[in-house]
Amino acid sequence: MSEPKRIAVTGAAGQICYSMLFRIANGDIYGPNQPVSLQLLEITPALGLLEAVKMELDDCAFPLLHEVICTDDPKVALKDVDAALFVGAKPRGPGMERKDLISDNGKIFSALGQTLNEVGNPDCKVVVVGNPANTNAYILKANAPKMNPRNITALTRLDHNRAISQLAEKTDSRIGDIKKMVIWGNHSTTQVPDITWASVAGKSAPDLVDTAWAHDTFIPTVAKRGAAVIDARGSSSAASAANGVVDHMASWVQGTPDGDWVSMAVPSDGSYGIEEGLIYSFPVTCKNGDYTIISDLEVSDAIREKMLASQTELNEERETVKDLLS
Ligand code: NAX
Repeated sequence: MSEPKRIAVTGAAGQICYSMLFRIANGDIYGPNQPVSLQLLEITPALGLLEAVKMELDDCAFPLLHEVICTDDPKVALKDVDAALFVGAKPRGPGMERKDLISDNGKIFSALGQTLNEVGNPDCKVVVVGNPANTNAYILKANAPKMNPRNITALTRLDHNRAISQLAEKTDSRIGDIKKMVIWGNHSTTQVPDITWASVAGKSAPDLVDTAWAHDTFIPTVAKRGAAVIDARGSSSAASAANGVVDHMASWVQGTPDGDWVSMAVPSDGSYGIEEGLIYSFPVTCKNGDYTIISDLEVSDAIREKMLASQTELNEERETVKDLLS
């Protein structure tokens, strides 16, 4: 067996992590032959709860789980990690907009970016989950100049999975029959779920559903699904978010299948006229531990307008946190 991969997880005693850590320890990110060590970060008052999570991890006797470190010191948690999953943040409550969270959560990500810069492995793969995820990733990137900027990403895989699920339901098909879904933009209500290139059992999705459904029902249902879950359960998505993080990392590490792609929020390379460096969700393929933005799709005017609106929102969020961009 090879050396364990070291994975930092922040907010490790929270709801998302309670569903996620057990999947990682089971090998769901790095595969069934790769041992992992977990370096778990929490704020000091939550260390007792974190210790309870460690007890349960121990009690699972996962063959691949090499070591679990519980700490409230970011320098210990982020040291020499191969992957860092930034989940810890204040979650959005009922009636709260993501923007309300920006200033509170932004400070967490500027501080963690500086620590990652100091003690992190420069090639470490980063995914930011804590909201507003794209802007927090942007803050982290700005505060961690030694890190490979390509590897600072944010989670839109939950949105991607939600979009697949909605299309499967509408077309009465199986999840596995749906390929080439796209989420463009910000992980927020301005995101643009797009079925233009999607196929359902080999048939073009736009030929199977009417345009009005794709624009007026599908897009808002996916974009507002997070709020719908909050309304239904009184707190934000946890198990499905955890699954999204595992899928995001597993695709990145192990690759995407031929003939399909996934959505990841990554630093823009200028594709589709999106400002370079902005953390923006694109369709990507993954191979050999790296991703490639699909950059040559013909986008309709209606979708482009929405893509630009999402970019505008990201620019506004960035303006709000400009003091944190060092
Ligand atoms: P919880 O409140 O259950 O857990 C968050 C944990 O983070 C808490 O245990 C808290 O003590 C810890 N924490 C707070 N500040 C910290 C810091 N500076 N360092 C380390 N740990 C810290 O929230 P949970 O439901 O797990 O959600 C976590 C984040 O994910 C929230 O920001 C939430 O909005 C976001 N989400 C993002 C999603 C996405 O698709 N990008 C979807 C789900 C979720 O809404």
